Amino acid sequence: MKKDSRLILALDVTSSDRAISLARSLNEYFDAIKIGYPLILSSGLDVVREISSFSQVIADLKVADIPNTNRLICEAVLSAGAGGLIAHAFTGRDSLEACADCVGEHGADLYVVTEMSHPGSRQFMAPLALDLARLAAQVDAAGVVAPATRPERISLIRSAIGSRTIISPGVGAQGGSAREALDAGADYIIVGRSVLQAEDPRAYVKGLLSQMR
Ligand code: OMP
Repeated sequence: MKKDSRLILALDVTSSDRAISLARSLNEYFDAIKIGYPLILSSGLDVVREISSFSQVIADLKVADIPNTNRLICEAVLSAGAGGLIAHAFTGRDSLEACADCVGEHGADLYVVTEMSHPGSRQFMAPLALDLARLAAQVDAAGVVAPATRPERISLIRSAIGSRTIISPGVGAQGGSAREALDAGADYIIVGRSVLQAEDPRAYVKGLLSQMR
């Protein structure tokens, strides 16, 4: 993934036309566009094909099944053009390895969820975050997802993964600060609603970029 703006757009909309128009108008400000269940379930994989033709796409399917099913899921979305994929690690090494192998065959990047950004992730994920991060490193993932809502956890997770990439959601709508997440060691900020719901999304992104500098 290029590293210019250090921003990733979470394209959490359900209309294919709106998604493509937002992606085209905002593409110049983002190093990648993250597409997940809301858009893929409502619009199909064609939207991944279309947006991959002009942007790096990260497929956020938080893949979390047995190895064979994981492989089938990864194959479908990577064949549609996604250059990155997000998977869960709590399913264990064999399941995560199935994702890593498929991602490797496609020359794509694997990002592994460690601790999530919402309050509920303190319940089960936070106590396991370092183990999940270590597993990401063991399967040679390109990077991990770590919470901008808890910058101190980004620093801790960094200690388990060395120089691997950290992509960090939770800025804006979830209350996190981009500047603090970057200072704690995040490489990229993932942002969705605060851009998508802004009256002028391009102006909002320009403001965010100046806070990040
Ligand atoms: P906003 O809260 O609207 O900025 O969107 C955040 C995006 O990041 C959404 O697409 C979430 O699904 C995603 N996300 C989190 O918010 N928290 C996490 O811990 C992990 C993710 C993710 O894997 O992208």
